[in-house]
Amino acid sequence: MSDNPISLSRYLIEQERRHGHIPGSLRLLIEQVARACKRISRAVSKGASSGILGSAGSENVQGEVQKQLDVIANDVLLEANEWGGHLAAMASEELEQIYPVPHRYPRGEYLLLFDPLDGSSNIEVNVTIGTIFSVLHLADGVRDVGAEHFLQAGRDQVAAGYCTYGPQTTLVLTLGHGVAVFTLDSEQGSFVLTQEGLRIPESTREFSINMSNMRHWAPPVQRYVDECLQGRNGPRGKDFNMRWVGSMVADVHRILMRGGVFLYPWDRREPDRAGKLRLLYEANPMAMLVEQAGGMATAGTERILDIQPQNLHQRAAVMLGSREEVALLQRYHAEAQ
Ligand code: AHM
Ligand code: MG
Repeated sequence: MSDNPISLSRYLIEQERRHGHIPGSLRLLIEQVARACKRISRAVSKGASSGILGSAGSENVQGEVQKQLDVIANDVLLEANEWGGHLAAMASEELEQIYPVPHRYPRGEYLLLFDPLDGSSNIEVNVTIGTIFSVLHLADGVRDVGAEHFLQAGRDQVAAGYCTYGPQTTLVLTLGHGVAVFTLDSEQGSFVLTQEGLRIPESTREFSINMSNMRHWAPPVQRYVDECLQGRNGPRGKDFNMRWVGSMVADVHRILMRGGVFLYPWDRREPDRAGKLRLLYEANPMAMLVEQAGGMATAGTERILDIQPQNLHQRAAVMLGSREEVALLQRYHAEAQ
């Protein structure tokens, strides 16, 4: 680490100077989100010693059991971001309805969406989890903000990122000009720039998928994984390795750092739901980061960032990462049509 590390604030100010059109309010909003992530990171790191592990005894809108930390992370994000004056409303994987900024605070021009604690099944086992977020611009002239204003295609995101709570707390961010990585210096309590202009290698020998669902996958995904498993004597001509953490933030982070392909495809158990992951809180922000790092992100036949959302909690099939692999998956899906 250099003697004069670049803080998140300095990075954002320099981006504003370099690219001109990054408004000050967006910069301040990102700083506020980062502050909330630091608070969540502290809560996560205390683990069982703080008595906040385990179920909250409630279910979220998707019918999933909420953990106490899911609820805490959600509240931290709402509280940290409601008063800043940069937002009109927020939407969360943990909330059925949108959360308009209360009238007692000034209203801003942005919308914030988040999965407060991704990978909740890994909380108790001390494996990396994280927060995923996405920022949209509210259309001009809107008086009463509603869920319909959040239904924008992912290509219209003005910023996206995630924070991992693992051996290190890492913030990965894009404002549409490449991807930057910040590491939390816990002694200083600040995020410092540790990597800029991240690029995902075009080729890889590593894939990431929950193999226990294999019998439910559609034929193009079966074909793709089957060919990977055949190794160097199969049609791919190389041996593949497999990794599955079970926290999207951790699996996608690995892919951003060293390449690979992540899949949570459609499967036949719940045909109407497209996949497990949520389009607005998980698929879109990760797809923006991956594309900004030179990778690709598809739902099979459609680029994730081009999907027009129909509702807030919509799910999407997700296949993203190194270009060569995602392009091949796209081809297999097109051939199967
Ligand atoms: P969550 O947001 O409730 O934690 O669910 C999403 C998570 C992703 O992080 C991860 O990729 C996936 O669910 C793991 O699913 P599975 O349990 O099928 O392996
Ligand atoms: Mg999640």
